Amino acid sequence: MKKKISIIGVPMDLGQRRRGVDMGPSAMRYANVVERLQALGYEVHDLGDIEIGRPNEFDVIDEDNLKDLKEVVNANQTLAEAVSKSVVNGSFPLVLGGDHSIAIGTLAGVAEHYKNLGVIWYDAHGDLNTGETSPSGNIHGMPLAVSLGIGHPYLTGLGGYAPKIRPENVVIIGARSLDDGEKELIQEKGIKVYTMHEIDRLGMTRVMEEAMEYVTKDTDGVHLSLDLDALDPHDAPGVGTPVLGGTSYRETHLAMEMLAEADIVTSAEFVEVNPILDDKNTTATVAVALMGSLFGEKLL
Ligand code: Z70
Ligand code: MN
Ligand code: MN
Ligand code: MN
Repeated sequence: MKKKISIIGVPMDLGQRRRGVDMGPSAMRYANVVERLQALGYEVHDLGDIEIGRPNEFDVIDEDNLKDLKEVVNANQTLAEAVSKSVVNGSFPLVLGGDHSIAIGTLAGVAEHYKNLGVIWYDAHGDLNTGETSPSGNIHGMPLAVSLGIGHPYLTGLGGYAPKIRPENVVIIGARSLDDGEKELIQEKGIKVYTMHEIDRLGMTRVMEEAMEYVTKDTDGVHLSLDLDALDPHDAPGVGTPVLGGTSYRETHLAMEMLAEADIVTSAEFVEVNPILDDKNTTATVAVALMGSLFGEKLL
């Protein structure tokens, strides 16, 4: 039987303040994500986009320093159900964002089916804030904390269970912009982090070898959450929070190729593609090329 992939678009832009990231799924479809994966022999089902409610003027917007909490929770609930259904159907869930707040729903839908899910968080940021520690109130800076069961109960309780994942099964790769509260949480929970310092020192090959061994130890699946801002802004300019000194296009391809070779990833999401801030759809094109490598495209 051919392997199945379910593509789920999430035009979410309420987890941060820069409009345009809601067009990420369209931009990646325009960059031929469906065709690219079909060419690799997969049966690809594009399930369309999750509906995102719009906040109205009567909403209390800054409740507990969680901007647009209600709409983010509702959309993530819908997303979790769609993702869970695709796992049940034997399909690989491939979620296209949208800002990174959607990882809350993706993980709620995936982790239901795994006792011990490993997570690779490929990001310039830790996304380990809570309403208490966040400098911005933007929920896209919180999804990893939420999935660990730390944060507002509307977020952590999504899907009716918490936590979704355990700190010892998580590895962050590419970090170079961490807030004080996030650093404290990393220390407190002993979360494994490969910052840009380790990537430069060890090289991406060794980082990925170690990271893959780490997230497969005692786990029964691995989720890849790839924020395009992990890449250097020269290679992926169309993101809301560009941070200099990121991983290159080449290093990131290598990481995807190593994941494909090890055949360990069971679900994935590609987030924070903002075509409004981009240079001729470069970032969506990069994202789709990375998906090609993740799903087994070879150079020769
Ligand atoms: C900052 C915050 C963030 C992504 C920026 C930034 C978080 N730590 N996440 N871009 N994807 O506001 O919490
Ligand atoms: Mn992120
Ligand atoms: Mn980020
Ligand atoms: Mn483990």
